[in-house]
Amino acid sequence: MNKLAILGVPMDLGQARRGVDMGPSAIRYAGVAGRLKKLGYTVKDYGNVTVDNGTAQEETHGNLKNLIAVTQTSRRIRDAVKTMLEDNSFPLVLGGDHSMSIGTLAAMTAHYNNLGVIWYDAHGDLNVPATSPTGNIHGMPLAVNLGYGHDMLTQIGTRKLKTENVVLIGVRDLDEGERAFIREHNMLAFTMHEVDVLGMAAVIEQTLAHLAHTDGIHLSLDLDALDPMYCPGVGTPVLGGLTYRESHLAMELLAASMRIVSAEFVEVNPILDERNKTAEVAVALIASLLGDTLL
Ligand code: 6HN
Ligand code: MN
Ligand code: MN
Ligand code: MN
Repeated sequence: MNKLAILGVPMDLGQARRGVDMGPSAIRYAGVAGRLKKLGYTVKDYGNVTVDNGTAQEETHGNLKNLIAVTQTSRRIRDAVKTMLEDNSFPLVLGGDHSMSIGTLAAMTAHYNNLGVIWYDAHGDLNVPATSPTGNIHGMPLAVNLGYGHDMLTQIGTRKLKTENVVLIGVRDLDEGERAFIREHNMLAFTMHEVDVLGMAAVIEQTLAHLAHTDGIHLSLDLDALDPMYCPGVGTPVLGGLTYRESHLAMELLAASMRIVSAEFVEVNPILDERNKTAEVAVALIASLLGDTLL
């Protein structure tokens, strides 16, 4: 695929810290389009999806925050990503809080019969309303795409992701309900412990082997998977994360596999960042994922 489609999701409705809605701008300012053009891609920027940040009148839906606005935005993301796929482009979706994956994956699972997903994140994002300690929807998108969660959210996509088609990498902060979910569904999760013991090269090799039966792999990369030393500009930082080099290695090995069909880079929060460092890491990783090499 030599056509690349960029979509920004300036959304901060899925969590409590303001500023993550500026993530797409920060990644654009860090030079993402130019970097990808240099690699030989035709890049089309579809601009930003409309997000009703702070304008929607929200009733309470149990503990869920901004449910209606997140639902509306997710539908728009889904439709925009569908358009990109119909144009034979690789969708690159920039965020924005991780609840945006509900929309991205709704489009991806509709397009591919048997999509695989790599969830590169300090968190599992596997909460449902009953297990969520915060009511923040950015802690729920993976569960929603697997078919678990509030009806308004699970109805955004038509085909559900299969638990055996998902691999988590970098996990180190799971809530009780998320641990139970992973165990119950026997999901493949490389926590930081496994990354330390096996090394990133083996982790990616085993990830690709586990997803060999899928017909395309989506990468959902939350910048908080990396240690806050490299990516301070995230809303839910967790110490003891992946390094810059480990993450580059992961991206380079995924590029070499030629199995990645779409990607999201999420949770960049410029207000919490230091001189746009986190957005610059995002751009460097995006370039590696899309084939940039050192020589
Ligand atoms: N993220 N597990 C916590 C929650 O509120 O459900 C944190 C979620 C973080 C989500 O980083 O995309
Ligand atoms: Mn996270
Ligand atoms: Mn937690
Ligand atoms: Mn996340």
